[in-house]
Amino acid sequence: TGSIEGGCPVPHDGGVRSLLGRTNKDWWPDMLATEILTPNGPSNPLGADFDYAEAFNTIDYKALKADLTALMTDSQPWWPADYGHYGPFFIRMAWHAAGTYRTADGRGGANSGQQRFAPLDSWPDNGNLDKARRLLWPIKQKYGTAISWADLFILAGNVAIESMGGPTFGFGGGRADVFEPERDIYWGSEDKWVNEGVQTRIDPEHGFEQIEGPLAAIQMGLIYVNPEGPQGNPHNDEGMARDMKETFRRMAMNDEETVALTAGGHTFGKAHGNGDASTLGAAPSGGDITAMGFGWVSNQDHGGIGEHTITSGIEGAWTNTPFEWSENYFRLLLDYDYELVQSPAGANQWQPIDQKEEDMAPAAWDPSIKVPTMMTTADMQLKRDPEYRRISEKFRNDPKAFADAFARAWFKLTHRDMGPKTRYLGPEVPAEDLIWQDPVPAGTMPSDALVSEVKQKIADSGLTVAQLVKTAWASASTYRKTDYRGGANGARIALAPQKDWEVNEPAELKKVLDTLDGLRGDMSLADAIVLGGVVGLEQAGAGKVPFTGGRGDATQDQTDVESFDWLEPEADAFRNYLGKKKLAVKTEEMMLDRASLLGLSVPEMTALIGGLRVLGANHGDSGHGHFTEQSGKLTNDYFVNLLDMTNVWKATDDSQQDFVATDRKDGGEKWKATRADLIFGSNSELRAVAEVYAQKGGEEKLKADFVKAWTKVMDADRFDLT
Ligand code: HEB
Repeated sequence: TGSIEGGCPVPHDGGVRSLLGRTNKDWWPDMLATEILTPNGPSNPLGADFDYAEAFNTIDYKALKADLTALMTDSQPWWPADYGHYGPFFIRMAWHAAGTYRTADGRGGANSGQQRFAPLDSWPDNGNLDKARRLLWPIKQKYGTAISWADLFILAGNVAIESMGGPTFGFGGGRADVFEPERDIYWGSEDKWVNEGVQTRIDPEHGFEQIEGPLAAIQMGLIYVNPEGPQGNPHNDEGMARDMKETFRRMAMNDEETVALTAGGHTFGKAHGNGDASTLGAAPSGGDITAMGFGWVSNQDHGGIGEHTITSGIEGAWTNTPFEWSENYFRLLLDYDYELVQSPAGANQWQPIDQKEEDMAPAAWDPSIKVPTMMTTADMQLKRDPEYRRISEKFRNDPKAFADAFARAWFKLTHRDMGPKTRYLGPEVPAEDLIWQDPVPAGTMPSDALVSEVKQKIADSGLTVAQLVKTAWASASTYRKTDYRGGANGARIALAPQKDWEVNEPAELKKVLDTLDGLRGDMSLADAIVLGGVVGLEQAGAGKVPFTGGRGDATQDQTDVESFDWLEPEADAFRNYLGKKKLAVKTEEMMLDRASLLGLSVPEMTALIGGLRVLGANHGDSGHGHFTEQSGKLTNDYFVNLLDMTNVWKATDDSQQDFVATDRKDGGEKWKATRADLIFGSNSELRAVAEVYAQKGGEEKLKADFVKAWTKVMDADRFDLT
């Protein structure tokens, strides 16, 4: 690949982009459009009744691990194992499966087996991992539905580490596969890949101070950073360390975890660039039908395998013992001086000066040949950046601390997106609670008597429908199905940072929480908050609202404030809230995004918005979208008035966020609204659903649908209930 040239800057100009950016169809216009069958049902052959946990629990886990161990050294002629051991290759596969996770929206990560699908299967950074997945196929085939691809990727990584003598901390299964690309994820807007000259996402020279939005990779098609340096420049140490710190931070990794992971990972294996990169064929998703899903096939005579493999273009191992766990990474990094060289594929890399023969690595294809080791420009920062260096030296002097830090960081990397520990399966789940698991103490199921007593007290407390509904919504609506974080369980709404979020109206929230806390008796605060919502809705005329208690209350000590900061909504259409920060996408797209994180369908989202408006759940009690004369009653007034042709709407501000309706005849002011209201009248699909709630029978339907969707949100995080 050689050095990567700067192309046209991406428009990071503060303009508004589309929610999904560039999609598979944009990258591969010829890709088969299987989604035309989606209306006939999702593309999951296992069916809605399939229970992965049940299937997983039938597995002979020991036998599976033994099969994986045997696979590590069962070299196949179509993709020979370096050093006769596939371990390093599988570690990279597992790391790249997990490494797409980003804290901002919880998307990416290993938990649904997305590496099998576009665009990830074809990202330049995932080069040749199609071969790793194909090597695993016989084991996947043997165990069938009892082990998902998603679990298999991570377990193979663990077994790889263990089979080379490395430390692990445990394994939790439970990642159910999906069978199509996740189409709800923003991977960036650039129309070129990293190796096609696309601009890097942090570039102070061009005014890009920050990676945009939820993204956590520095260029399109990478997991984290460009190994050769920012924009391929190996001399920009400061920029390289900056890119590493920012991308790993967005993966929820601190400096110590970053050093442990990178050094531990690169203790194993090698980089591949022994040849001319221009001989490589298309990535899997752009490949010929006869390639059967394989990409990057080389047209060289020797097929570009084994000795001739080209992946990153960088060539060589990091250590002299790339097939076993050791402390050689830090020793070679810190004890040698390095000079810049180029690989046979033309990539920039660093080579030890005057390397002793015993410190050289065996050639991957012939142990009798000795070759120099190497470091990437990224690895060099573990020695050149002062903070990274301090950690590197500490680990070098304390191999036990290094092994422990690596094992824990690896466990976090590979389990970060699985949610609470109650979701983990299998015999190797570690007993220790870890702060990033957002631990919540087990609750107790309140008796019916306690529920009625607390209900009565809430009803008598003077709290209004709006207060009760808003507080329950604020508590539960932090949930995101992408990494199973947030939700009402734990009552973290009463703890920092959530209690201080602007969207939650801290002063008002405190009053409600104090009142609920004072009357709840033996019930957990988390339950009392949700029960408050039930009381509010029943008072609003919603009919009988279901309640399932048993939530626990977390403590401040069990709450990583910094990691919960990521859950703060920049906008919440359900409370008609728009923060002060300028958004990268339209308000109505933020609404879709939040609904998507909550796992809501279009009708569920529509019912909730229309219902919450008339209940008075707006942030700051703003009157936007409050299309009713009977505030606090669950009516269909919102939809009736929204679709009323006597209204004439116009924007009242330049940014087109605020609108006012006047009467078509007399010009009198009638209603105020935001984009998150008018979109239900202006968009044809949302309007079609709004009409159902505005028409004859719509009010009864709205009540039923609202209560169902509401309860779904309240119980979204109840993995403790089986
Ligand atoms: Fe790594 C490989 C870069 C981190 C693990 N890496 C690799 C390569 C490169 C890199 C370039 C080569 C590829 C080829 O084949 O060619 N990394 C990198 C960077 C970073 C990283 C830049 C950030 C700083 N890693 C990492 C981590 C881990 C890893 C974190 C885990 C833990 N890698 C790895 C391994 C390997 C690699 C194991 C090997 C593979 C084989 O051998 O095949």
